Amino acid sequence: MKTFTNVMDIGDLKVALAEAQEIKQDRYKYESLGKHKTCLLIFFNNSLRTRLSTQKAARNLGMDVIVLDVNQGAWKLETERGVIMDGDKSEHLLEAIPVMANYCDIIGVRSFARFESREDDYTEKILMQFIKYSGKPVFSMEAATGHPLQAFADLITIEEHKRTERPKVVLTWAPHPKALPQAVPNSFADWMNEANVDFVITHPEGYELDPKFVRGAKVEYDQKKAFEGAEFIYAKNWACPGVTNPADYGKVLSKDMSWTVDTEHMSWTNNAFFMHCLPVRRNMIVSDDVIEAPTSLVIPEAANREISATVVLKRLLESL
Ligand code: AN0
Ligand code: CP
Repeated sequence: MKTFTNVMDIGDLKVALAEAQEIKQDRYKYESLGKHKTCLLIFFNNSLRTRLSTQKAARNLGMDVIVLDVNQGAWKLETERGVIMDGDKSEHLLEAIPVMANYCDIIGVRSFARFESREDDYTEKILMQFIKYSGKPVFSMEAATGHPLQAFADLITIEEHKRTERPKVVLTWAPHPKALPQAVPNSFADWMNEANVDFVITHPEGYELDPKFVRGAKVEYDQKKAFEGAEFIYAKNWACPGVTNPADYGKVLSKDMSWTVDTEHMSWTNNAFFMHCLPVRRNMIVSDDVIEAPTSLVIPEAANREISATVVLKRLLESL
């Protein structure tokens, strides 16, 4: 595996899940694989889980790790070619990428959607430049349109908790005060569409996700109907993906609190587990009661981020 940006990169999900289980039983099993190899983690945006779990994963594999917060201590980076650099940005990404690539063997990039241009975000302009100009294996730590390490950890968590062979899994939109990217719901859909689950997406009208990720999934606009029989409720806010109206891309179209997942919502389900990638705003996305219930999987999901990252880094190391 040379890059990790979507579900296709990981190949057969059964094989990947078996590898995840193997690593969970002995997370240091491949600790000699990364000897004298360096993993560079580049953050354009904040992170708690990704920052910690990916460093832990790299160390499980015996790698050295360098973490760079681009906006804290590095030179401010210009990302657009052709710009006259007479402003506050001292360095261009086109030099910074090959320079950084000299110091490492594998590169992880966190670079959220900027909501300035739908086309730039949906063509993954920043991540693709790292792939093109670094000459190193590159993996997404949440880029503009995907968060595959999260979706892989979520799939591992579902596999560990499912009570039936093919559980009903529901991705539900929930309200949030600020515009958030579609990376998490996109990747969750990307992965659930390939997994052995009955997958349903529910959201208010106008929040349709990109067809590239929805594919054959069922979309149900009635949240209550969607929740019926569900074994897993996966909540997330996202801003308007601009599918039906490109001018609305990145806008907050609704803050409808009737979509907040509370105990009444969970009573519509088949005693479902509650999932969220975190960070989460309580009593916007989910009520205190639901997130604190024994059926809440938010902490096991976060724990599985170490496992998904270890599998991904192991695969990337094997490609060197
Ligand atoms: C980010 C998002 O919604 O994409 C990161 C989630 C892992 N969340 C926030 O910015 C709050
Ligand atoms: N879930 C997740 O990626 O969290 P962070 O933004 O804290 O890394």
